[in-house]
Amino acid sequence: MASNAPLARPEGRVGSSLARTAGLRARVRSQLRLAAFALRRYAAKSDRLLASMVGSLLLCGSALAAQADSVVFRDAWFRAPLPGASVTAAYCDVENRGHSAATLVRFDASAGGDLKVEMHETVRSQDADGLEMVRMRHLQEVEVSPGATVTLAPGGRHLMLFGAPQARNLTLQASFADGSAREVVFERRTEGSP
Ligand SMILES: [Cu+2]
Repeated sequence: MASNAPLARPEGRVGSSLARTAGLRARVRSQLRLAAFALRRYAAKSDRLLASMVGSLLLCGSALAAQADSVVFRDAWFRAPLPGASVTAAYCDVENRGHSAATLVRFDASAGGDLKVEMHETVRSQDADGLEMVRMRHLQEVEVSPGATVTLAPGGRHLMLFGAPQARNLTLQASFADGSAREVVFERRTEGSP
């Protein structure tokens, strides 16, 4: 623009016009830089906003896919307590149809009462004299991998029932590591050995 200034214009005025133009350009440049900076900051913020929105959606997603909802309990039964016994055991298959691990952390009797439930594992070993020893280990949790089925069965992992349920069916609440829970109905049977 300055180079197109009329030649007739006195030097001084052309000079000051050039100076004004240069000053204007500098101001425009610095304002553009500010605008670009602001845009970059906005983009960074909106990235963070987007990331937090995606995060919330993922949280919602995992909340929808609660561990209790991805698990199927099958063949749930408990051994009818022997006369006078105050302890018996319950068994079932636990299939995880979800895409992440489901971890059982406890079972509780839903109907209240004084029945106490522990997750146990029967462990067989030999003592120094070669005699077989059978003991039970208290399990804090039972993890079921995605796509896997864990079998709670006589001689292995089981639910130890401290109490002698007499009803035809026993309802226990199974609780998972993510805080989700569901009820499982165990059917009374008289079969098998402990
Ligand atoms: Cu036991």
